[in-house]
Amino acid sequence: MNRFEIITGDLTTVSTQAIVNAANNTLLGGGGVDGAIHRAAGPELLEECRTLGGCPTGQAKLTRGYQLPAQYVIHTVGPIWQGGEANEEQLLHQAYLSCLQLAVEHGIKTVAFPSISTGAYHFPVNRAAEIAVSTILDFLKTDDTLEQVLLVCHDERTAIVYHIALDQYPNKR
Ligand code: AR6
Repeated sequence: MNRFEIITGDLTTVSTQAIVNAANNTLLGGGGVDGAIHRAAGPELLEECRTLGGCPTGQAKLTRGYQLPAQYVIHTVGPIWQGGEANEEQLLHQAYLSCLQLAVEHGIKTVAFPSISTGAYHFPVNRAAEIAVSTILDFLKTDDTLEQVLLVCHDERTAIVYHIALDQYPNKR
């Protein structure tokens, strides 16, 4: 079985041990996948998020999953695309890496990501996919505790771009 898979669907229905939230610096909810996660988890998630004091871009924080099938939510903050000269690529890499490191620290074996930063934050999907795929696959080479990492695309068009990035790894970084 491949430890990394790209699927199409709704992240809030995925029953990996943890799902990743593409949040904002406040961690107090928003639209997109963040809004969907908060709706599905119920109000206790926001209560716990209020205790966290926000999250810097590129870092990650863990909460319980409440009414979600997932036991945990790993909240991260991807960069807002500003044209490519504001360290966006490194920050997106750092966001994926922080989530993977936090998962391993907590003994989490299965984790599912959304396509971080490619919605409201307008990061170009093809470059974001290359960064996501290479960060996850490079990490899995160094770690033998994570059993499954999913990249859950909400639409087929995004999934195709991620599949192309996977086909091109490791030749394109
Ligand atoms: N399951 C999987 N993917 C989803 C779902 C879902 N239920 N819903 C949306 N997506 P975005 P960002 C996809 O905007 O760009 C929020 O307001 C979506 O199609 O959710 O990191 C936060 O509070 C897109 O491909 O996240 C922040 O303010 C991807 O998830 C801001 O948006 C990411 O889109 C973060 O922006």
